[in-house]
Amino acid sequence: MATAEPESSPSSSHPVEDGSEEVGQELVSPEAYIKHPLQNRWSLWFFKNDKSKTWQANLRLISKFDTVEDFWALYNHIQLSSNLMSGCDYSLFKDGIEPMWEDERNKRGGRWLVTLNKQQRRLDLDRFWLETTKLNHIMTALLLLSIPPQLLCLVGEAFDDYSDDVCGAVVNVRNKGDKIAVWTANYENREAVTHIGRVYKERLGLPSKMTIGYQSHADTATKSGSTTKNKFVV
Ligand code: MGP
Repeated sequence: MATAEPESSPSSSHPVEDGSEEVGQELVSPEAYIKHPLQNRWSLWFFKNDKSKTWQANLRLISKFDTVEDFWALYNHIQLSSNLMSGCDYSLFKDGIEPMWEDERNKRGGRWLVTLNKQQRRLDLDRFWLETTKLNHIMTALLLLSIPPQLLCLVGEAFDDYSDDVCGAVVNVRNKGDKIAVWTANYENREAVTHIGRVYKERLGLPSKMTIGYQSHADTATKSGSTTKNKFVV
């Protein structure tokens, strides 16, 4: 597990029975310096549209993290989506899954797609993207902070038993309208897909009369027109 340096040097502190460190008269709980682990390691990717290169060559890995603290450090270091040039993407995927249809863990899957209108870049884009990325891991980790350590492993990620089906999330910054999507592993896992869709829609605070659709990557990759048919809608 990654740790940050405790504030005092080891020579001036002595472990006490409950795992705290005694510093002079003060007790420093491990909570003060141990970073809060996530259930998965995540990779953040950036896509910049350079037409002289292939789609895959335009994709760059920025960084990986597996603690709440490192997520925020990275989040605070990078540009907000709304400041990116049109044609750029961020993708946040579980470590080991490349953010493309071809990856073994994506190829039978699909995405819950939220399409935004032009005004929503100013109003909603950054908030929705933060909410989307937090959903996968951070939200629960933050909740965990107020829960006694012995209960930590009982609490799942935001999508409960279906978190394993989540592969990652993508934001596409486009002049025609930005898009945010959560990618899942298998469009045939109806229960997982619909559960994730319902939780996602609720977390974004979308009105119930507004629907979002789920499309398989196979359909998206072979579409001929501008839209892909929905396999599910919530
Ligand atoms: P896009 O970037 O997902 O959406 O796909 P955009 O730019 O809004 O375009 P639209 O077609 O949805 O209106 C743009 C193009 O990038 C696709 O047509 C593919 O050529 C390529 N592309 C996108 N993705 C996600 C992949 C992928 O996973 N693998 C490969 N090989 N190409 C992809």
